[in-house]
Amino acid sequence: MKYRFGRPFPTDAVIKQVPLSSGSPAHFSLSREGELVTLSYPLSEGDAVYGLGEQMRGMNKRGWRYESWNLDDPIHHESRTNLYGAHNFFLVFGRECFGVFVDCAGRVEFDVGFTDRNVLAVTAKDFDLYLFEGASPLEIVREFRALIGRSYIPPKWAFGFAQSRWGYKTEADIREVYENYEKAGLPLDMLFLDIDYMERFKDFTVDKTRFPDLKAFSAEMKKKNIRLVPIIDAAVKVEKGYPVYEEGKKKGYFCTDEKGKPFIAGVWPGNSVLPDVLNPEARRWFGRKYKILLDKGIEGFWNDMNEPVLFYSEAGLKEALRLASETKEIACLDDYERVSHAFFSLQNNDDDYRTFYHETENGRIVHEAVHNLYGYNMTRAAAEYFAEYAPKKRFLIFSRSSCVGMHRYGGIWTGDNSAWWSHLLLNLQQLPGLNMCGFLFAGADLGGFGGDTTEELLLRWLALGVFVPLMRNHCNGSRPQECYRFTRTDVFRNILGIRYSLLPYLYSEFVRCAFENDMLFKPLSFCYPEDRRAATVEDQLLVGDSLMIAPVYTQNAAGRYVYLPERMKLIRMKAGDRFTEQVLEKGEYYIPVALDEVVFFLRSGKVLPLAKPAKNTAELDEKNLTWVKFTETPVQFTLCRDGGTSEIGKEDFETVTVEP
Ligand code: MIG
Repeated sequence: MKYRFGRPFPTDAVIKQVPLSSGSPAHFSLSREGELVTLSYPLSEGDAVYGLGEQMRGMNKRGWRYESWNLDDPIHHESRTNLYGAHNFFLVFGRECFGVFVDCAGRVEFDVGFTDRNVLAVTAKDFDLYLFEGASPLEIVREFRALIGRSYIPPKWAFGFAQSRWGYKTEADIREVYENYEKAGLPLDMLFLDIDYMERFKDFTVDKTRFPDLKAFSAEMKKKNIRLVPIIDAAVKVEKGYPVYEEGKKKGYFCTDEKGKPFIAGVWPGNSVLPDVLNPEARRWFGRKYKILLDKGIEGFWNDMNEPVLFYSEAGLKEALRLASETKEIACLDDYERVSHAFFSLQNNDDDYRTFYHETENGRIVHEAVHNLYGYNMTRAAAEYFAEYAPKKRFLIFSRSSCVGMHRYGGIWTGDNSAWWSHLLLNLQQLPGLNMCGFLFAGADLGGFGGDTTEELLLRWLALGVFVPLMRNHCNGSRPQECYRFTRTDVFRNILGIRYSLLPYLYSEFVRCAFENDMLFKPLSFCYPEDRRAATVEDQLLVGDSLMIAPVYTQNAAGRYVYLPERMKLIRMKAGDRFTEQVLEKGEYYIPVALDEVVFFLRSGKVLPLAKPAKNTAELDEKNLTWVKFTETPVQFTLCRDGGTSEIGKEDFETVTVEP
């Protein structure tokens, strides 16, 4: 059922025509304040609320408030209400079971039992509301996912291990990381280039002194089965003679201010302009710029700063400078605060988002009303161009900012987390919500982006990361955190190896989930709906159809408590082809987990294919698989055995019958 409130801007999140229903939506009561509509639902004692994508604070969202307003703020502490994405789908599971999608380009507020523990309230203006009824949470998710279209499937090599750091500046830096990985016998598929590869942070340029011949270098690395993955930022430097700026300006492809002049804001390159990716012509133009790097043999990108970030607006900065220069003397704290506030409030200021405009198919529109579509359409620009550049080929693309709809074009990473134990758990808890909203290819910065990691934290984090589609170690902290930097290189080698052993399973299940609108990561309650104990488990996940994981996420732990909602087989792995098995009945257990092992569980009646550990995805032997089994009757498992770089067809699936 679909209901309309106000005049929603088309987001292209939904791919099917749904007729508008008359009357008011079931489940909710309605109230209005000006243009704002609030839909309220009375929560019963046992109701859980799942969804909202990458939002923080648990899988069950009840008990906090959330906002869809894409924002770059690198401190992800518990009081945050919004991160980088607008993932406006949730479901209520309890007395009733129904799903809600708020299709809205602007700000949406979700008060999930915050103001009143027993009231869920959604507030927005100009939106379409979709309601989904179904017998189970998964059925509702599938209905929603069918409505928004198939999730992005990256090339298979993007399921390999990636090393990144904001700090690699030159070809020599990258080469050194590669060589250290090689020397230590650590598996690797990708090395990431952060903003320093560019010439003064100019998109689609390469600093010649740092990377004299990127084309030759990327070819050389590809021969070693390593892909280089450069970053692209949203903002374009204002600079005379810089073709991206000059062309875009001439053609009117940048967002404009009230007077129709390019809107200028400060980002990494200094004064910059924003490509108007909501204008289809400008979007095509921006997308075609990726060709510059594609022609150098690049096959993967990450899109950053596309909330979009404004360190300051030109107008805001002028005002702050004026205020500072007018203040001849700081006589008291008030004077100081007035001046410092003028500067500290410059970044991502709400007022600035009201002062620039997009030229869309639906006319000129103020940014604020379509804010959450920016990162989505920047990524869409790239993906639409890739399809033109090489129609049959799959490219890697993932974005920091996103919105439902973008899940068809690319993946995401969850931005600037910290090297905190709580963020390891957060990483786990974000995954089901993301899958519900269509984002299957996702991951967090393993080890933590900000702050200093430790060997123990990174090892524990990798033990979760081996199950997560995007497995990237990325950081900015002062302490380098490449896997060869620590004492127990052998342990890192084994754990990364386990990832490659699991790859046939992970990849096959990922592709199946994309085609069947399934979730790769499910909370326990989605599979054991009658089990009240399972409903409260916030630190375990089902991964695909066969596995349950329960990672360790506390410091100095020797293991952890795990709840088994059914009889399962515990698998303890020290390396990809060395494991022990132990059958455990349903119930609660303290499971010892050493730092040098990955422990997980195989469900009743299921099987798991394992490959031998490999150096990289190209060298992975997917023919000779070992089957781990927990079954007394033959079980079928469907492997996806495509080449990993082109379209996947029916012929790529092979259903194997595994004997007990
Ligand atoms: O404001 O490009 O989230 O992954 O390393 C920082 C530098 C800009 C933020 C990204 C992070 C990246 C960093 N970027």
